[in-house]
Amino acid sequence: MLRIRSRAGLLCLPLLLMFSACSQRKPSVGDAERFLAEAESRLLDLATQEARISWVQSTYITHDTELLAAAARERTIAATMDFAKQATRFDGVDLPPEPARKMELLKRALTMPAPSDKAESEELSLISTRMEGVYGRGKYCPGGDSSNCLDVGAITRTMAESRDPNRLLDVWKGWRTISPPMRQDYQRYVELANKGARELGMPDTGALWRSKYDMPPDDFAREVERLWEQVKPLYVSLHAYVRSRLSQKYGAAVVPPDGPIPAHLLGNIWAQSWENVSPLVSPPGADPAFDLTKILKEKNIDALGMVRYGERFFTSLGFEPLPPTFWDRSLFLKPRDREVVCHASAWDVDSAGDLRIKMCIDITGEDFTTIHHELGHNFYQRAYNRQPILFRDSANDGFHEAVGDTIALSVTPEYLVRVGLLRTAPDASKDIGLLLNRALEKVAFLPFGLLVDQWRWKVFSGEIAPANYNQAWWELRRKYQGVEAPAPRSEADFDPGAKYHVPSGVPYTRYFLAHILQFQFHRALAKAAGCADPLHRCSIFESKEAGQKLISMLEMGQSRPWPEALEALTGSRQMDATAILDYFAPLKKWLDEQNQGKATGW
Ligand code: X8Z
Ligand code: ZN
Repeated sequence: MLRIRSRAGLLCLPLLLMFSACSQRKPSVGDAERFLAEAESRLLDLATQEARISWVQSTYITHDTELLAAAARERTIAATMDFAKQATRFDGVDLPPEPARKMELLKRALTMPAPSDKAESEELSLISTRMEGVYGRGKYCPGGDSSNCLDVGAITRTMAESRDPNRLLDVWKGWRTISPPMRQDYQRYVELANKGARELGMPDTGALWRSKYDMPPDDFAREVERLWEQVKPLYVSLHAYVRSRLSQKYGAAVVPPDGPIPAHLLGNIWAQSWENVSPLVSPPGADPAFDLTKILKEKNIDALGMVRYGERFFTSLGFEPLPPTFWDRSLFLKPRDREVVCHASAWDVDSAGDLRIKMCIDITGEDFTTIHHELGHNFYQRAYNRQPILFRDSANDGFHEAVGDTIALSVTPEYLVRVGLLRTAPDASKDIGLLLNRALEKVAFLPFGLLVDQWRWKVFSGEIAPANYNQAWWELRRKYQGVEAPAPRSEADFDPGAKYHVPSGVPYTRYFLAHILQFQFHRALAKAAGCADPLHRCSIFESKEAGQKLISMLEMGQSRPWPEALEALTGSRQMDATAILDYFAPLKKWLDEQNQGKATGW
């Protein structure tokens, strides 16, 4: 997506002069259009420069690249702040819909607003770049042995594969040693970003984040709560079932059958999705019947091969193949000789076809899904490229996160057979196993997707004070997810900082929304593809009808309020959890049978 930036000094000085000279008269529609044209061209230029520098920093973390990236970020943010403030000059002008929307988008374009004070603005950029670098370089060296350190990838693998609670606990705690050094920086980042938000007329940065959804910020918070209430019973059923299986496996002393689940036993560093404990919790006869990780390894499919499968899915829908530069410039593997930010991301460097992904790919089913996720971003970016610059983004940020996931929902056994990765698709007797696997990935994620920003919204508003950062984090983890820390925690820890999106300042509610939206998209596209099977058996692979519907929505970018984009694809203007509930309905029934006579909740 276009990341907005621009330099205050160059362009804005003449603009400011122009407006002060014009302050006698009300600005005209023509003035507004000229201002927007100037802003769009300047922001595109700055976005491109920043993306190139930021790419180098993320794929080669050094002291120097960090400083360069911070300076580039500062330039963009300062200019965007200026444009956002200038946009308010047109508040009373009766603008046609397109420029009116652009003005609104410009006012809330920033995710990290900076104070106008130059020193503070520079400090904020430096802090945020530094936190991301600390995360990217983060390692746990067991026993303090610096020749034997574990990075996020190594810890991810241990969390996924080990069944030894002591080993799991050790790496779980170990990963969280990377974040206490970020605590001071984070506190200052909150102060400075809030100061910037107030300059934009917002009460705090959280309110700015919530203002990006074509509705008042408080309405959006209620909307999220409404969606969570819709899906909560499904999550609680899954939680109770998984807890009882883990309690059988590890014993009631480790996993109490009626309390929160210890966070180190769910197959993931953050307990955010649980598909890696599938072998532990699938009862005989309800297994998913195949293991994609095993298939990829047996067939010797490498990282590039996995990306090719992803690309082929999109081209089968009617998307153009990725450009040769994608293959030349992307980072697919963790380099052996330098530090990189391994957290997967998709880039549109110049908003003119320079698409890339950056990912340290492991040969696993989980990364196969993540590749589709990232390519979803790239194909979306290219689809809205012909829109005016300020409209080059997704309908809302949940849409951006949902596209690739929607495609990955079509990675069904039948699809794997069609592309030659599986000999025969399992029959309907394996449906529960397939659905359980998907639920471990998708349903388990929902409360995590929600709570990260419940924490940040309260941090930005001051409801959570720095002295309570960690305690408040664990209260939310318990409240929403029903998980608890497996070791004593204190304010000497900073566990939120051990999750990528916190030090890197990426809002997280988008993923919660995406987990609702992708099932709405899948249901609509499966229908367009003429699939009459249960939703979890529908794949839209090779459906040009589904592809056309999807492409039409993606091409809209953010030119219209998101309900219109949603309506174009699904016929509905509301984000709606009935699609995910429909998808998992047979599993919900099965889970509730399994949970008979057992405790639910925590
Ligand atoms: O950060 C991501 C993507 C990049 S936008 C890999 N995701 C969230 C996460 O990893 O925490 C995808 C699912 C949730
Ligand atoms: Zn994403």
